Amino acid sequence: MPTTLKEFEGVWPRIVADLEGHCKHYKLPQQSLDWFVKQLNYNSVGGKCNRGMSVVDTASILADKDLEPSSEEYFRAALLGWMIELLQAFFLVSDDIMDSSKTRRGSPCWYLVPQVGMIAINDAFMLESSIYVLLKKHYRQEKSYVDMLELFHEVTFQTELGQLCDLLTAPEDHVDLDNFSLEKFTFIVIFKTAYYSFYLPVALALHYVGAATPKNLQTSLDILIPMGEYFQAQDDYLDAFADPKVLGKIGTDIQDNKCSWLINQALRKVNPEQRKLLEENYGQKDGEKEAKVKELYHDLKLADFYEQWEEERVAELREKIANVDESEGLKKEVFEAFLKKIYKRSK
Ligand code: DMA
Ligand code: MG
Ligand code: MG
Ligand code: MG
Repeated sequence: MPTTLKEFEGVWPRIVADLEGHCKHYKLPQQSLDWFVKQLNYNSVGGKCNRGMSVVDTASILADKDLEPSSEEYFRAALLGWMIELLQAFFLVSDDIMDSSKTRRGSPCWYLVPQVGMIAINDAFMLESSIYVLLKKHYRQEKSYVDMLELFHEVTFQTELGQLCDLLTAPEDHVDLDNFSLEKFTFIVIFKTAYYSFYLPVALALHYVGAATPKNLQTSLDILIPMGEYFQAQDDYLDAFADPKVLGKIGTDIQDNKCSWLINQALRKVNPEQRKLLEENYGQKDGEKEAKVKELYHDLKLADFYEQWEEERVAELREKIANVDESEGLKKEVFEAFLKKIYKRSK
């Protein structure tokens, strides 16, 4: 049985207590300690925790047993999961500043909360640093410690490369639709999303159960990178087509001039007149112009096209999964479980 959000969130207070303890050791003034705890809770809790819970689920599939939520082994697997959630919180706090987003998980973005503002930048750094405090405290003695440390560093760098490319292809004051391409889209989404959201949970679980052989890691990469590519295309699709109340965030891609899946598909389908409409309305901080672009997305039937595209990607992924070599302890079920969580998601 997959773990539940309630079980997963059940270990969070112990993680906060660890981080608080670390700060108290430095005699951090109470006001700062309170702030840190507040932002930890605000930014790390309240999401779906798919990434974090996947570490627990993957570890339990690989070990072929359910991990008892009150057990130490559950805590240790969930802790690795929460480190991904902290990494994600670090990326999201920064991403929302850079994307001028307004809401996240149904609440104001952290930098927009009264009294926060640009303190959010340091808060983001602290969310990241917290990972290494926890990793050292709980995994310093394991032989996989350095591998996990390097994995977090590498995946962080990869994500930052993706964010860089995402931001540079979306200049605020210069809309040039020729700048977009599916090749650039693919680089952006693999780097900004697939490594940390898909490869990282499984790679950590493989380390956790002692099955992180080069072959298993490579097989995971071969399936999870295309799966992450599909997931971010979904994110781009939902940005314009989902109900913000369900999604928990208001889409910003059109106004932000993003090289998103939708604009790239639209550019392949437009006639010269429609292209002109895009040139005049895409990438500007103007709700009416944004609405015109959305209307064109509807006229081009991008929702239908997306659904068909989704079926094709999922069929390809299922075929890849069917061919997984299980001889070194990896299991097809790991990837099936992952795919099930995201197929046709609405948030
Ligand atoms: C998300 O890109 C990537 C990272 C590393 C946070 P995005 O800006 O499309 O995410 P969201 O739609 O959640 O703001
Ligand atoms: Mg964003
Ligand atoms: Mg972004
Ligand atoms: Mg998005």
